[in-house]
Amino acid sequence: MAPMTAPAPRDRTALDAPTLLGVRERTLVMGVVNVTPDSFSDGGEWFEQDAAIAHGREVLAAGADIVDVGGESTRPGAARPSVEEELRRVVPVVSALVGDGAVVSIDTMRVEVARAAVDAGAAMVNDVSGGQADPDMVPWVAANRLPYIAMHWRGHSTDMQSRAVYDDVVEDVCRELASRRDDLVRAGIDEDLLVLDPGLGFAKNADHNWALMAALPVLHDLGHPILLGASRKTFLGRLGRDEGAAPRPASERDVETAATSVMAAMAGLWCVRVHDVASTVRVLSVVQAALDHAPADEPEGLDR
Ligand code: PMM
Repeated sequence: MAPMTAPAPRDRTALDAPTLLGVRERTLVMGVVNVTPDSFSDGGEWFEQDAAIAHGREVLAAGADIVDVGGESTRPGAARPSVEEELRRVVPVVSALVGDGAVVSIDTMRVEVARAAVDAGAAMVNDVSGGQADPDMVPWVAANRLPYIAMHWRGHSTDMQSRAVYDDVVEDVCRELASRRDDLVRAGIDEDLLVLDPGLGFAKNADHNWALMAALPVLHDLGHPILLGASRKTFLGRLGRDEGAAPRPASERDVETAATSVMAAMAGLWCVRVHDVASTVRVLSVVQAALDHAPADEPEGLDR
């Protein structure tokens, strides 16, 4: 896809994280900054601190509402970095982007990393384990009344694909997410600050991911802001490829990713987490233009 010119950045610095959680008029865009040597989508590209900061600035200039900084790859089979290494990767990047006025979420399963990132100015915690990886995470997030993204998760990346077994993936994921939500709220997480995420690609095969994509309005009905992380995932890279052929490389999946962003917006989801922010901002402007011209009654097919 030809590079897209970034549209004028929207007024994102005016909105703090809790206010962003309340946005319903449009689907927000979270731009990914992976400070890892081995993420499947952009592994190694932004591993050096300066490169990661420069990339975060590009993501912001392209119109991201939130920048998601992570220091642990969650690709299937990935080994975990030490806490010290994860801290070394993310904290300087968070500080620099917060210094630029960005709303930063910290993508981590470890409370030590979340705490250091929040001390450096991060405004929300994106925990792919939904609090199951580190028992100290949820009490700490609750005590600090932080916005918290809890993803559907069945175990660490080392062996998560062996857990990709469902009776009905949509029903099972919705039930497990709702039960996680109840546990989190019981543990003190403010339900108004809780975002849920179906966890595409985490203990899910391509058919599971597609079934969830077909059921986005059902996820919306869980009654919480929903974050969707489809960006550059392998199921998108397999489209149009012969059975058994290698998927398209991750860097060539942004057209398909943009299509998932449109689907998310049409289903009224809160936010999409994407690598190529410019293409998603462009396609979401199309959805927005249609919504802005809809009659006051909700039009058929635009589930907001
Ligand atoms: N996917 C990845 C990492 N973090 N966080 C949330 N909330 N949802 C996701 O789907 C998600 C995530 C893995 O993708 P990456 O390697 O491109 O960051």
